[in-house]
Amino acid sequence: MRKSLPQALDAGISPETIISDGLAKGMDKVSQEFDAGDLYLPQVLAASKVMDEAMLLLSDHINTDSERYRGVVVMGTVSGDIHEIGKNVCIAMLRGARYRVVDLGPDVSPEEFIKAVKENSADAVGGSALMTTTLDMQRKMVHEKEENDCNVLMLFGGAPCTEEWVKSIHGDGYSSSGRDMVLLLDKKLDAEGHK
Ligand code: B12
Repeated sequence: MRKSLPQALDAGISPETIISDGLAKGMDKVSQEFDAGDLYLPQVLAASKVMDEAMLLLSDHINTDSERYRGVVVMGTVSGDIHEIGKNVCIAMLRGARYRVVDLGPDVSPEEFIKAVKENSADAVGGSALMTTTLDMQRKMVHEKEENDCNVLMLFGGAPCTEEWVKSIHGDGYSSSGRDMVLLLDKKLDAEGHK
């Protein structure tokens, strides 16, 4: 049965489930139909506006008042890329899982990522890239981290990003969804003996 957002919340469905099993799936369908030429840009824009508003509404219901965060994550979309729906889905999942997230927004340079990592003593940084033309910025992020001798986990994702790509640029991990990103981060931080 279809439910409106308030109805779904009233029915006790968690914001994380509403995002991963409802909104993100809907947006995936929009992506597929756009790629197939069955939807046009104005319709994609309308869908992304709905997504933004829904995320705003749900963020009030995601439990982030924990005193003890599991870790700090800096998130952003790489330089030259303004897509941020997928990044925002990941952020909602991370916050729901008790991570403190510093959201740098879209179009973030490798230097800005590393500056934020240092300023926030972050445990991990996540770089999202949605275009083949901006994917290489993830490699530049790894380069910037090495240049700065910075000890931070680097996770990557976005439609053109793959496990093989992340291995080839010596990143620390790849996930295809927000939910998987949380599981991956939990595993990596546990392995490092974190909090
Ligand atoms: C929505 C959309 C837009 C919206 C973006 C709105 C916004 N505020 O984000 C608008 C209309 C503004 C837009 C603009 C453009 N777009 Co656009 N857009 C899309 C579309 C249809 C959907 C993307 C999306 O939101 N998907 C839904 C989310 C939930 O999925 P996701 O992003 O993949 O994220 C999930 C995972 O990938 C993962 N993930 C994502 N990030 C991260 C990060 C980490 C660290 C981890 C671990 C995981 C992770 O978890 C997420 C949640 O589960 C895609 C089509 C597609 N197939 O992807 C094209 C697409 C990405 N766009 C494309 C293009 C070309 C553009 C434009 C250049 C168009 C133009 N000519 O102006 C501009 C971009 C300008 C720029 N400089 O960036 C191309 C890119 C082609 C390429 N070169 O690879 C695509 C593939 C469409 C196409 N087939 O041509 N776009």
